[in-house]
Amino acid sequence: MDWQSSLIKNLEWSDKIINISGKQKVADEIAAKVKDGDIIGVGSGSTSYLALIAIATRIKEEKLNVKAIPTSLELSMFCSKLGVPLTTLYENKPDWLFDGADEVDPNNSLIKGRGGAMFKEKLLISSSVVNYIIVDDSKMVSKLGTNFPVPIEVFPQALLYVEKELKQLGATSIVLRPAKGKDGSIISENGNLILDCKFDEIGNNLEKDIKSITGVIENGLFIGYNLQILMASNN
Ligand code: ABF
Repeated sequence: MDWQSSLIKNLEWSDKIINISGKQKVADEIAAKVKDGDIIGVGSGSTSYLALIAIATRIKEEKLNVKAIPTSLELSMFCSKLGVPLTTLYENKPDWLFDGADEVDPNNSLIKGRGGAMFKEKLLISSSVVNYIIVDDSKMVSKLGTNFPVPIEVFPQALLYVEKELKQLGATSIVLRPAKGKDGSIISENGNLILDCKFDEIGNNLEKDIKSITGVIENGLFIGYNLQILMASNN
């Protein structure tokens, strides 16, 4: 087994890398965009991992001077493992970024945050000039909230207050992410709690309305951002 395959095998996410050929094709497309000197925002998700491996190969083989700003600790460790040099938002902003998503609607608005890293993901998407979001057909929905709840990162002691305010905003189900959940992280990248919330209607203002509640650090709605969606074919 070569070094790339054994790294994929080691990943906690490896069991989620289905349809590997479609995802590998998009991962290779992403890697082909890398230019010497680029600062790249590195998001998570199964295809993003494959893209990072492909980028690491190009850096190694072509001795490219490229630096990554990862959206999570897990990604930082993975970059280090692959020999991809890291930088931070203190020193640089990304020229471009790639990341995954849980849902994409016809306006390219997203739900993200199954991994609990939506704060840094949003910070990077907001800081980056060009954003590629990699998904497969299963992520395309006519309406946000069809298959996934909206993850909301909450400062722990604000939990009860935030819950009350979310009900006012129309949340129909609010679930504290379970400690032994099969899917997703229990706590956010920043050590906060995550509420997975369902809404009957996700309007254009909901992202900002949730964000304005004291005690909410971030939420997984990405409405009206400048994004380019790359589709990994399921065939
Ligand atoms: C990250 O990876 C998260 O915001 C999102 O929840 C997840 C998607 O992973 P995958 O592409 O493996 O479904 O982008």
